[in-house]
Amino acid sequence: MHRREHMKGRLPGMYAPCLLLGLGLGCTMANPEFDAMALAMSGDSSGEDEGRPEEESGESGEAESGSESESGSESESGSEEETSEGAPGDACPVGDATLVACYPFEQPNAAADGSGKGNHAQAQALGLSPSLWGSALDCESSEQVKVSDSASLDIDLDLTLAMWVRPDGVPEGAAVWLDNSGQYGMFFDVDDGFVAWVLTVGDGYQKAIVEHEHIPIGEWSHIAATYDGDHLRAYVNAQPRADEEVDAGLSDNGEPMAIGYNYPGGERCVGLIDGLQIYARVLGQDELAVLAQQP
Ligand SMILES: [Ca+2]
Ligand SMILES: [Ca+2]
Ligand SMILES: [Ca+2]
Repeated sequence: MHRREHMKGRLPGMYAPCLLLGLGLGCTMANPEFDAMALAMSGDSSGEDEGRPEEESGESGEAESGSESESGSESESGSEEETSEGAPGDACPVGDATLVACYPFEQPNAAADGSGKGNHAQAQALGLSPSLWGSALDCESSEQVKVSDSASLDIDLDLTLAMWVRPDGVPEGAAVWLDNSGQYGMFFDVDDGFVAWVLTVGDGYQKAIVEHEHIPIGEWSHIAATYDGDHLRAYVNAQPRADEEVDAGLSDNGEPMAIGYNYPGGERCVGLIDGLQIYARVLGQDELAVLAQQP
């Protein structure tokens, strides 16, 4: 209980938000949860920074035909490293009806959802770099990879978030891997390390924190978070590293989901992301171990 209370009271967004990478971020955007909460409460989007593609006109789905090729296309083949497309950590298990989003990041300027649920991402610029599994989303050259709000992403209870990450440094502040704004997400924090969070209808923002030592810089790690209505757990390479008691179900809203940044215009991730998968159920450690196999 003490730990939970402690966590609830923290506002990690108070650290040095204005130093962030010259992105021109507003200081209030430093916390992946804080701004979401503010938005949820205010119901408007004033105060966002100017760089975001907040409201595209017309919900375009033509990302695949995007002709911007300045970033990403050079590394599609992933020839610099051993690649094994279809390895567990990258393949989408489409036979699993609880899989609601799956991004192997194999197409430049599009982040197609391989889950069959149609949660394709719109990307302003999606840069790819060689991965252990084909190509990965490159945080350096990707911007605003955003998935529209959908019923399948509005998971109300059982949840698993899983992805491969290869941070190329410790962020100044926070580096956001996933932000289903105001609902759930994961980020990398200069003070805490790997933070998994959920916003619940009962108890507000809750976190499970994995210390830095478990996420080596420059190496691939498989990170996962599960929530079952009672516990929020975080795993690295299928090893349990954090377990917090968390009450009640997940919150819901109409905001989009951001991959690799803090919606609407906050901190970006650092390094690479691959094999992002979201399930509307709790995967067991044995299943996470399959996802966490390196080729
Ligand atoms: Ca990939
Ligand atoms: Ca939503
Ligand atoms: Ca946010």
